[in-house]
Amino acid sequence: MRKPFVAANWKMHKNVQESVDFINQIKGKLPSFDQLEVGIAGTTLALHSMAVAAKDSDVQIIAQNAFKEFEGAYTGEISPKALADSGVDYVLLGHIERRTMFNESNQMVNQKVIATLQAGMTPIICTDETMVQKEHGGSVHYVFAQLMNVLHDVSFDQVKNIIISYEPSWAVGAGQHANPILAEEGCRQIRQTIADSYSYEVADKIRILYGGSVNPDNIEELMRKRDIDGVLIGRASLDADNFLSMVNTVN
Ligand code: 3PY
Repeated sequence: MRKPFVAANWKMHKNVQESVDFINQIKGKLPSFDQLEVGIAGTTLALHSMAVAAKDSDVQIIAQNAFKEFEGAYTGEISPKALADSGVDYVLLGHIERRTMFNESNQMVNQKVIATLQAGMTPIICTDETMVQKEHGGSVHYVFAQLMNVLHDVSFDQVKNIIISYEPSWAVGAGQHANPILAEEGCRQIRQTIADSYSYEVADKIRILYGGSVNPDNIEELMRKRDIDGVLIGRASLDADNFLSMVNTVN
């Protein structure tokens, strides 16, 4: 059985105090960690304080980015080692907003994946596709190529624990979610790709999330799908009560 994972992607929202207040508000009210994992991707400056606030709870702390090197002359970059030292558990990599706004290529994402693993954290790797690719039947090839590039040099043992999030670009930040059938199809395709390139055993273990305008109205139906093991929630995760009610829907 794959443990469901519900993650919030706050993007560039909330200051340090607001982030800590949110953790304090939710931490005593979550289902047991044996049943469900909950993670919050806050802004970089807030991560350490969030980790301190989450210490006596099972809330997982997620960074939204990390660089490919641990240290050096890289002005403005975020060291994966420093993130791990700050109490970060997971790192979100390859989100469509980083690919389109900051020109992150598959190769860059792959280097970040390797560095994140070396620092002892778990990558949550986002994969995307456009509606044009889907409509023209090119998505199988596209998803396959993207995944294989970002997973280059990631071993069998490492890949089992990685999380993949399917985030079709037409649904991210658009307030318009992919319908659950398309979301399931994308996640199934990713699982098949993992089976073909690693093994069926690995594909059966790996958790695949769906992300793209998840909200209280669609979460239940999405989570009923066989290949969707969890969700990455954007805007709808900013309010603690809203977030808690979505977590409880999954549970
Ligand atoms: C969104 O839902 O907008 C997301 O970007 C989830 O990662």
